Amino acid sequence: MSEGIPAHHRIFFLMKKVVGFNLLIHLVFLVSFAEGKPAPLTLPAQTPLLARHFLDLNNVIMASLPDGTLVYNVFEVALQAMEGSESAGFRTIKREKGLIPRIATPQPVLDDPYQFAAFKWLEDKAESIGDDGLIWYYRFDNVYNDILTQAPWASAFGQAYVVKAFLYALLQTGEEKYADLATRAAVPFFMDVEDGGFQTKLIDGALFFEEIPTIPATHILNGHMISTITLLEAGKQLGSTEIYDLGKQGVETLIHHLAKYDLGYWSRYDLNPKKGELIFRFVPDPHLQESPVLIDSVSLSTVVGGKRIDLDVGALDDTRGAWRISGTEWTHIESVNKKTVRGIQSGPAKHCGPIKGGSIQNSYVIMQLPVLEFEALSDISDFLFHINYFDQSPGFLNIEIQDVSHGGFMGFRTLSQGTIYTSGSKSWKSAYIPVKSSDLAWYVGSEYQVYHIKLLKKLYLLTGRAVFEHYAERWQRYLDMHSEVNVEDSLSVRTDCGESKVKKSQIQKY
Ligand SMILES: [Ca+2]
Repeated sequence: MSEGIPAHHRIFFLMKKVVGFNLLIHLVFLVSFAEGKPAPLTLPAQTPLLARHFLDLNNVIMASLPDGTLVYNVFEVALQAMEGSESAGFRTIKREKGLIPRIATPQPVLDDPYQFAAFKWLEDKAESIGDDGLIWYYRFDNVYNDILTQAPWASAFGQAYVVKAFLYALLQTGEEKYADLATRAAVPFFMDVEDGGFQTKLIDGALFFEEIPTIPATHILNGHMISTITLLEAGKQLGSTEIYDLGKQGVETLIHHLAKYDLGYWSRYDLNPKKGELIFRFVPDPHLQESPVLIDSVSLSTVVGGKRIDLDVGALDDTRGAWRISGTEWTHIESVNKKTVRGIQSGPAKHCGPIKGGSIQNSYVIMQLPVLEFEALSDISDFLFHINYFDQSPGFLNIEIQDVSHGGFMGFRTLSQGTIYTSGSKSWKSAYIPVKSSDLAWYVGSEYQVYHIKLLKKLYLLTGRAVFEHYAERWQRYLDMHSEVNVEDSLSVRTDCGESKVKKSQIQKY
């Protein structure tokens, strides 16, 4: 059951702050305006994947936080309920002397006493919600990307596995009690996030099940898919048209919105955009002897509303602050027509492969969004990247952005409409390049690409809808084409660089 589920779910995935019944999303940026430009946005420490597990005195699995605190992960307890001592987290438990408590289980309803212990925990820890509903809370703070959730919080993802556990127990024992528990555990899927449940609406009113029930919701794809699958299965097994129909609504949402999660080379995790430390890269035609352009300034602006971030290239502070240039291929500051400018050298002409801590072409522009908060994440307008430059010699310049499928400097993608052709007219020009919200997606590891495909295949089996098979095949192709090797190697155009000279892993995490 746990096979194929990305490891990060073992410990975190949902952020929600409960203040009375108000939910608050927290963007935990540390912004300082001390020196004109603010300091770069910094992310809070992420709640890490924790490999160490322990058993409590009742034989229920616990995970260790970085400070050593032991916590329950609802998802992992549900896995234990279904798989007993065979569950993945369980196998990592260090079976030191004294750590394994006495097993004293009164008449287990399921064969494995570890399963019984997990079911008992699920029954004991269930809390009431809504009309006869039940919900399971995570009781530790969690950070994921730029969002902090304070305990207690609950998750459509974790709770889907609780429903699955009760369906499993019903199948094994035939006890009516488990049908009742599964039905009640499905209740929060009918409730809005505002009311403590899991539902939000996309811009067209489509219903979404939130792994992270924040406002604005982040719309995590895998959480919605596993919820949809579980509701379809529960509806069938429990004979509940109501629950099955809710699953069908989840299916319709996917059919209409899966395209939002397709980046053309990888899938997207959620709809929350990266807001700061956006790494663009300016890549000149590698065959040119001199820079085709001299850059005076760049800016990132909203299409409407007139909000913008301006970076004066050639200013004395152009390498510092939240928006800045970086990298060894920028030339020194020059003055042209009283404007301060810098050119860009070709990296492949200088290096045979990626330089340590960078790539083969190190001419980066690091920017921040001109707005940091959004009312709805499912409908973020494009931004415009505006480049003022002196057209120095004929050629081209590609404007790239860091991709989401590689860490660090390992991969960049040219922005749509991101090529500037130069003629050598020796005149000042401007280029406007759209930056879409999909360009701003966060890093997604291949384990999630694999998990997305697995869930799509399951949805195809359950519904027979061809769109799921189509996306499963498409995303499998992305996975097949993906390489963990630095995708920059192919940029080298030097014939004197033998293949063996290209070092493939001189990469550090940015
Ligand atoms: Ca300038």
